[in-house]
Amino acid sequence: MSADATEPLPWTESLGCPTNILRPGNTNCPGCGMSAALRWLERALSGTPVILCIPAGCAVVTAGIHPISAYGVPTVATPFASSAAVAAGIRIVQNLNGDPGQTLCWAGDGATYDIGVASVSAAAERDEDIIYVCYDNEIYGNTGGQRSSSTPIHAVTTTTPGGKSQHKKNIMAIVAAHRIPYAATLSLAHPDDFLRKVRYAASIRGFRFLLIHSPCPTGWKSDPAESIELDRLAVASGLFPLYEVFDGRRYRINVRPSGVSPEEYFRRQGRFWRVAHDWKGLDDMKQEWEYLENMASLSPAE
Ligand SMILES: Cc1ncc(C[n+]2csc(CCOP(=O)(O)OP(=O)(O)O)c2C)c(N)n1
Ligand code: SF4
Ligand SMILES: [Mg+2]
Repeated sequence: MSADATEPLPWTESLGCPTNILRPGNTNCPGCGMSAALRWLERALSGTPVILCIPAGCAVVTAGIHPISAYGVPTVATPFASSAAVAAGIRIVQNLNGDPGQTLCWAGDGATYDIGVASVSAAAERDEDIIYVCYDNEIYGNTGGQRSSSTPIHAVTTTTPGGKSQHKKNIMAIVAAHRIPYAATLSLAHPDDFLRKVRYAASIRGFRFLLIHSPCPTGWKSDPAESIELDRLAVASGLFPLYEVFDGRRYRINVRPSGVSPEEYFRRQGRFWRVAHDWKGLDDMKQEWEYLENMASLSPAE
C-alpha cells in the first residue's frame, strides 16, 4: 500500500465532514464491501465535487431515513431503469454550465447486469460523460438475497437453494463491446490498483465503467472480518480477474492468479457449501482467462 493510500481520510481532519461521500454511522452491515469501496472512492476523488445517482438496492438504504443522510454529497435515488439516463442528464447540464466534478452511478449487480442493463447499454452507446460504478456483491442483497446474473455458479441464494446452475455473466465483455473509453475491474484487496483506476477514470471523459468486487457477508454467509481477505482470494485464485479495457479494444491484465486454489475461497463462505470437490466452474474460469490472455497479447494496452 502506498503512502497515499494510508493518508488520513478527509473526515478525520474536519468536524462535520460535509464533503464526504460516505459518512460514519450508516446502515451498512458489518463487513459490507460497499462501505470500504465508498471510502476508497472518496479517497481517490478527494477534492472533486461528486454527484451520486443510485438505483434501488442496499446503497439506497445506506442513506438512512429522511431528513438525515449517510451520503455527504448530492445524491439522487432513481428507478433501476433510469439510473444511467438520470446521471447522463445531470452531467449534460453540468457540462453546459461548466460545472466541474464527476457524476457517478453507484449501482448494484442486479441494477447493472439485470434490471437496468438497457439504460446502461444506451448510456454506454451514447458515450455519456459519466462514471458508472457497479458494486458487485453477486446477489440481490436488499430484497433478501436472490440470485442475479452475476451470481457465480453453485452459489446458494434464496432463489437457488440447490446452488445456481448458470455461470456469472461477463458484464465487462458486454460494456467493452460498446467501445467505451475505459472499463476496469477493481478489488478491495488491491487498494493501490483501486485508487489508480478511479483516478484514471476521473481524468478522462466519456462513459467509464468500474466493476468492484464487493463482499456481502449477509448474503455470502461469511465472516464480516474476512471480507477483504475474500476479495484477495478471489483475485489470487483467478475467480475475479483484475484488468482494464481501453476503447473496448486494448486490454491490460493487472494481476495474474498466484496459484491459490478456489476451494480456499469457497470454504470460507456458506453460500458455496454445495460446491464440495466437484466445482463445475473450473473450465469456464480457464476459458475466461484464455480469452483475457489472448486479448491482452493480441491487443495490448501500452
Ligand atoms: C423495477 C424493480 N424491480 C424490482 C425491484 C425490487 N428490488 C429492490 S432492490 C432489488 C435488488 C437490487 O439488487 P442489486 O442491484 O444487486 O443491489 P443490492 O441490493 O445487492 O445492493 C430489487 C429486486 C424494484 N425496486 N424495482
Ligand atoms: S446485505 Fe450485503 S450489500 Fe447489503 S448492506 Fe448488508 S452486507 Fe452490504
Ligand atoms: Mg447486488
